[in-house]
Amino acid sequence: MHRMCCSCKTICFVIFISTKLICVLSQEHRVMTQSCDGDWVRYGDSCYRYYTSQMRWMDAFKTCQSDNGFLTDIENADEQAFLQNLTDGGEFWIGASDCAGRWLWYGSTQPWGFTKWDTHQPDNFRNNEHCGEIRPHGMWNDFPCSHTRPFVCKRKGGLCVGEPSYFIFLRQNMEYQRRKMLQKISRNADVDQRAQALSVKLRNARQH
Ligand SMILES: [Ca+2]
Repeated sequence: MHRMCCSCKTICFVIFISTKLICVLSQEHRVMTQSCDGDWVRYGDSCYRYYTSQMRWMDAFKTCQSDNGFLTDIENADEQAFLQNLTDGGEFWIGASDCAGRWLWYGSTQPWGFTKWDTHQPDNFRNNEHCGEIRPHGMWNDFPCSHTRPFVCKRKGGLCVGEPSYFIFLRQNMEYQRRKMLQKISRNADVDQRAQALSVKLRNARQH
């Protein structure tokens, strides 16, 4: 697969490695989100930090993690409007990425739901667009992960990457992988059956 999706394992590995650290910090994290001090801005029960420095998607992802947050998800149109205001209508990375065409919020417990894809997006142009960005006019686009963009990190009050909803996400992901594997096995079994049937026909043909 493309470079980003090959990086899916890397992303999952990074998420797993950081899970314990984030959970350990979660209690402090919750206290911090109550005030959203420093460069963080409150919206609802979450805090957001807009990084104007341009980074590749994965570097932005890691930067948010090192700041006890995650590359922002977007739960609804109101949050999207808040983020567009926070970024002055500019373009920026969000925490959306896909693996084999399945879009997820990486590093977040938020289920994939609200979307605002631009017309004809995501198009996976040249099979190399697997990271989500917000375009200047506020619509979503899949874009090469190796490009650089500003980005927004989010700290979600009262949630932690190690909490039950996170494991629901992991279980769903494992179930998706299991189904794919079963489909592959089923396809291989079908090929084997057809090969055996062909062998029988050939054998019978030779005998006649
Ligand atoms: Ca695109």
